[in-house]
Amino acid sequence: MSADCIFCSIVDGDIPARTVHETDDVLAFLDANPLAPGHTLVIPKAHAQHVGDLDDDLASDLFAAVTELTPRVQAAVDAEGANVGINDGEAAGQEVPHVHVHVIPRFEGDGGAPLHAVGG
Ligand code: D5M
Repeated sequence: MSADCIFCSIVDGDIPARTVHETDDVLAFLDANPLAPGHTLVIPKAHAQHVGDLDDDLASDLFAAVTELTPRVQAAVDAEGANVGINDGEAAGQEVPHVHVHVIPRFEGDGGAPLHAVGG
């Protein structure tokens, strides 16, 4: 838990969120500013700012939740694909300093950019 961390406040139940998945160590909830219907954030409950701060067990638990959730999120909104990614550090666009994996459903012809378009 980190003071002033909005995602820690969600973990603690002090800020409401639309939870879609929860384990002892991981929480997933709908993004408040979705880039697509079903846009989901998957976070470790323990505060860590950068992916490099995660220990192996927590990184494994986080990715296990992402692999389980991604097809479920896609199915829930009838998406054909998803962008799955992390903005790590301010230079990469990280606004909330608590590791979170974006699962963003994608639809054929939705006009969004692929991840490899970053910087391109
Ligand atoms: O993405 C941070 C993401 O966090 C951004 O897509 C909005 C989302 N966000 C911010 N506050 C909330 C709350 N309270 N609930 C749900 N989602 C939230 P980043 O990768 O850091 O740019």
